[in-house]
Amino acid sequence: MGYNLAQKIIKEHLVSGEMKAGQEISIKIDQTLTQDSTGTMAYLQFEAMGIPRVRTKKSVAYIDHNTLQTGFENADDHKYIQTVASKYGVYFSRPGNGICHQVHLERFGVPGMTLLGSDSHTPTCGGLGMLAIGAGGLDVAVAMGGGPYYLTMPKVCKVELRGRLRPWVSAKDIILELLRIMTVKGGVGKIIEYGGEGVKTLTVPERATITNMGAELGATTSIFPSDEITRAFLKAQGREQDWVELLPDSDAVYDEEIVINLDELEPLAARPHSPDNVAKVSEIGKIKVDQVAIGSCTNSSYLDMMKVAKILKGRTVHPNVSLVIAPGSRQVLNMLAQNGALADMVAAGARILESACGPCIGMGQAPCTNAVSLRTFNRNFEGRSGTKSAQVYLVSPEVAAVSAITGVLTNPMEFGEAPVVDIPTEFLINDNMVIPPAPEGQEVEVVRGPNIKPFPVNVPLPERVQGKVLIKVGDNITTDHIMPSNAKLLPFRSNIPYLSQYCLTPCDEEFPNRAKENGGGFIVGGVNYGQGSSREHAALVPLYLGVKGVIAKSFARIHRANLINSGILPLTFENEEDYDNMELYDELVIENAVEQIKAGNTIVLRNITKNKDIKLNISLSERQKEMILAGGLLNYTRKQSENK
Ligand code: MIC
Ligand code: SF4
Repeated sequence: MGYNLAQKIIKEHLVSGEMKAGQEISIKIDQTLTQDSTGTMAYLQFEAMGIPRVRTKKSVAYIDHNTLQTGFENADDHKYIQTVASKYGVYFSRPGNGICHQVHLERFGVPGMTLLGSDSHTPTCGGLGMLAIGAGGLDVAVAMGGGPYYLTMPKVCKVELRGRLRPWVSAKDIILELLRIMTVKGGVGKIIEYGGEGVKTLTVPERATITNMGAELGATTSIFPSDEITRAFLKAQGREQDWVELLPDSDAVYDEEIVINLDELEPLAARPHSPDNVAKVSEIGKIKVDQVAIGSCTNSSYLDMMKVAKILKGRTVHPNVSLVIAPGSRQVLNMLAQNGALADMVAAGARILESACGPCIGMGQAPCTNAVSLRTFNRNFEGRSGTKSAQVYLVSPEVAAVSAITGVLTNPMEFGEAPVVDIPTEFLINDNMVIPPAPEGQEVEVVRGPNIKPFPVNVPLPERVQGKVLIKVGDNITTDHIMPSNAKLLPFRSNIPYLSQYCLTPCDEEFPNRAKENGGGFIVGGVNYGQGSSREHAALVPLYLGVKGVIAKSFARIHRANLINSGILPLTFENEEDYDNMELYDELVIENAVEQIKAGNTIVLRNITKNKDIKLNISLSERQKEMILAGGLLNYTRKQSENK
């Protein structure tokens, strides 16, 4: 029985465990990436481990999220990351060099290698045939120190692409179609592996759009084969030597298969407020548009930007539309500047933003009240744009550009001839915004601004875990709900006490006060609790507020790992009716918590208020049990090194 592509790479990197879906395995990590909004915390944690130098093949620290400098905080964090990176052997990609995933794809990703990134869209490099996984900062810090990455061996789902996209239909529509089929929780516990004849019709940046947004399926990662197209891309990036061919065995076995006929697709859009709320643009109709934003790690490649430039050339943005464009990397921006495409965009009335995340995470360009905003991004969670009442639709660059001109959501198939753009045989290569680390042994002073505060560390699990239900929320709660991020809050990513005032406030304004007044307690959630970002702040902040456990119907992968890393109990209901019966302020207790955790995966929790015992599940590996008992990953690691 042959191996599929994902299994091949995992097998090559397996450190412990068996490659059986559902079992805990650990893998060796070749490369890591961090970005600035999760990076500060990751490097603080790395420093706390006391390891003198990173032990990966390559580690890169990007500055791309917190680029609005409205006070000293972000600039201070950048300085900290630059100096800490230099000291510990990490390459530093300066602000302005581009979005981590786009730059990593262009300059560093290598087929067949593993990449762990402190950002949920790290799977972008799966477009190159890399096994690229998003994780919390602490897991990335451990990987930088040479430790393996632990994960549940996923099922592998094959997505067979047949045929070829029609003009005006693009890679974004493929992943939107998959989101329509699988939903935002359909990928949990799975790797999505693309195959079939249609793969050959897609360039690496197009494949990367698809693997990037696999994060929205909840998937562990997504991957394409590494073939001649991959080779041509790497050659054009001056990196042909990094290429290896990587294909699944001809008799590879998959746990699941989905077929997408590319010729049948038409332009799609994800309607507010979820990436899986997908419909055909033609069916949604010509709604009036206020803002169009083109960019983000999903759709900001040279190819995307050139298509947009060609559509805009010689035309003018509709008077009621604000069009903003952020090319994904300085390479892209530079090439557009050289070939005149940038001039076409500017002439049409586009507002050009720096190569960074920008509006995607509410770092500027918040739309007006009740605005309809079309975005080529990957997430349209309520309020993420910075404007709670905004209606954000996720669309392809083609739909975005055409609609910016017409002023209404427009199916580009009615617009005329589709632009044709070929992938360059040579990209503009200039790595002068990537600063190599200081040579080993050279003294580097790590600069810490006043905004950097210590992060909370849990205590070992007590015998009795008691507290009230502090909040009860519904399904698909995102990390944007748990720990909102926007231009006002992102500068405080290294200041957990400050952030704690905003925890879960999009669901309930009173939550932070209630948690404090009651000395902490429990969160009750629905299905897919914690979907979205990798930010471990969504665990660290509740920890700071005294949250001891989250009881949900199910969890998103990265958030669950972050809870365990923080020593917070991730519990699931054995009977979902118990969710219905739980109410705010119910007093809960887990007696003999330590014994119960050691004994197995079932936990009996007493609802004192309702005078009822409830059965909960907590499927933990032996290692995760140790972590929970020790009060999180840092305590566990310390304990282990003391025992050595
Ligand atoms: C996001 O797209 O939500 C982010 C901002 O990139 C996050 C990381 C963060 O919260 O800093 C992610 O996707 O992991
Ligand atoms: Fe940045 Fe948006 Fe991509 Fe997150 S999804 S890395 S905020 S561009």
